[in-house]
Amino acid sequence: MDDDERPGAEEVRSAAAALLEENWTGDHTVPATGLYPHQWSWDSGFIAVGLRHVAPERAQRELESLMAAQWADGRLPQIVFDLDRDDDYAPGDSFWRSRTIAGAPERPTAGLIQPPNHAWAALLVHRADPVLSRARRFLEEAYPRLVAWHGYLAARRDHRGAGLAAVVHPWESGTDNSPLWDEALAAVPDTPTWQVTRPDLGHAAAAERPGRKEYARYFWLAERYRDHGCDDTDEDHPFVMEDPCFNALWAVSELALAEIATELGRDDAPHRARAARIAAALEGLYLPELGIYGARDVVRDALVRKTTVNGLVPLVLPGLPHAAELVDTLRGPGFLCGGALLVPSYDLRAPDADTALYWRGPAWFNMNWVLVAGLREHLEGPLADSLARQVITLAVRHGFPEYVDPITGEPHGTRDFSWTAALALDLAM
Ligand code: 9YW
Repeated sequence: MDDDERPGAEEVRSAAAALLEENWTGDHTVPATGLYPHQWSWDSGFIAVGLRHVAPERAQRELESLMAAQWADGRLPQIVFDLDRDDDYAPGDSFWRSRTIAGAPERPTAGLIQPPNHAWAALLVHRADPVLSRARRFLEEAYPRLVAWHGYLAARRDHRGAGLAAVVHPWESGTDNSPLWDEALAAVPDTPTWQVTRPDLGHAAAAERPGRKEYARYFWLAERYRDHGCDDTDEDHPFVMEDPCFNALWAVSELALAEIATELGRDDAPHRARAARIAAALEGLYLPELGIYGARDVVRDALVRKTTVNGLVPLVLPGLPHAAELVDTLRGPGFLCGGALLVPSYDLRAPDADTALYWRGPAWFNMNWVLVAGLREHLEGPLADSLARQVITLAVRHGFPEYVDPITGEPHGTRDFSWTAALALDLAM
């Protein structure tokens, strides 16, 4: 790509800041108007990372509003519903009825969770403006909530007792229809009681979204979790998966919590110890023959041997034993050397890869941002920089799309997507 096609830092900053302003509701940022009209958990983490450069107080409030919806057991919910919005999102508040569940917050939320990138985001947000952060007691207020959040993962989601947190629904991974979940999901009934509606198809093309059967299974699983009071005691829950992306983000966030503890004059040792335990347990997901981390199906006690972007995310961990192999895989024929501009969500050589279909091939900006951080952690500066430039260029050129074809850069999904703008902005600063 020619240098003069590349947007300058000021262009990125003003376009991204304008979009984030537009998607700001007064206490949080929606991922995208239309398709995603509420507050999503890990979106808020990524959005805060970008917002800190242009509106540090709003970045703090982004995380504070999510933490205000924390459950008594410590969970941060996947979605905080905004009932004032003209909303056609499903499943919404009428499905979850969270206020009828003991321990749920005042604000209506989903019962599920999403990947824990929040402590990492909180640390970055603090560092962007430590004076403001201290004046607002941002870390003092956030720290106990983040400790409780990670405590929930350790106490309620470590189904094998091995040190990793499990997701009990594909939505919890943030990578809804990743091929990692195919086999486990195929065993889930597609007969929910709730009538499955697909308002998402009014906002994005059906060929770029999960299918009808997948949605029926998503609803069935969500219904089962809800009907067990979202209390994580259902021993026969049919979908229990250890995701390398979710757990790597947990470990990085635990390290960030250690830094936050130090900043507050508290003991950082428990956080470092937990991060080390998660990192050690992650090694049980490593697939040497593929040079990538897989997922564990806890119900079937089996490793899922598929090469997806989730399995590259452990690169963010300092001292990762298989960092060199992960970098080779990322540079190799399944990912960048398949001719990709950005790292795709799924190995491009897989017979069922589809470069337009959501988490089954397209490149996502959040994953590429995380991999830029991972490459920098492992001193792969030139590759990190070229990936960062592509993130910025494709994000701005196409009006901040949700995801893109990794080979052609063609935009897919919705546009004006908040984390695309926030993370491009972060990389441009
Ligand atoms: C859904 C909001 C969310 C993201 C997820 C992404 C998608 C669909 O959109 O989820 O209906 O929740 O897969 O990662 O947080 O942007």
